[in-house]
Amino acid sequence: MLENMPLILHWTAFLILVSYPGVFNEATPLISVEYTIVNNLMGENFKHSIQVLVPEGSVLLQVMKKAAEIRPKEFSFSTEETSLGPFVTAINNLSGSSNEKTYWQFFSEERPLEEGVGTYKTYNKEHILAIFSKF
Ligand code: B12
Repeated sequence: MLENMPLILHWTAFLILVSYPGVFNEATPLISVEYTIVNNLMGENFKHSIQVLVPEGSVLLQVMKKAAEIRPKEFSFSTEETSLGPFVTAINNLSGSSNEKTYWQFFSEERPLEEGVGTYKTYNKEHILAIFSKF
């Protein structure tokens, strides 16, 4: 019996891990979203892409947070709270400016988003683009 103890303990730990909600048996399926940031407007031009997995039903902000978590050097970003939700002020250390009339514009495939990153829901195999643009 005693010689089986380590085995029993392993199984107990395994069973606790797989049955504990939110550890391994997350009920929400994951979706895969490709996220690309592009600056061809000023300073050093760049284009970076990343594929991230987020729970189904996630808003774009969650995709951006995941990308920043995985590759902070390229995908870090800042937001400003407004009455419409978070407005993205900077990505990869490049800030929009009212004086220069620049901002980060968001697209799904080729279509500009009609809502902000805090409410726009992403879907599986979507390609999101953030392009540094003029207004
Ligand atoms: C001008 C404008 C802009 C300008 C604002 C900068 C400037 N200095 O003018 C720019 C071009 C930067 C812009 C960007 C975007 N905008 Co805009 N914008 C407008 C517009 C035409 C007028 C806003 C305004 O001046 N109001 C008057 C001032 C006095 O009020 P205010 O509260 O201070 O306005 C500020 C906020 O509205 C903020 N803002 C502007 N757009 C957005 C979008 C979001 C999501 C947030 C959180 C804040 C925000 O900037 C304004 C100036 O500081 C409105 C439509 C409308 N007629 O209201 C759309 C509108 C607010 N924008 C919209 C959208 C979708 C966007 C984008 C997400 C578009 C995109 N595909 O990327 C981006 C934001 C992306 C990001 N970086 O987070 C939607 C928001 C819908 C929603 N409920 O979520 C609106 C309602 C247009 C629409 N019907 O589609 N926008």
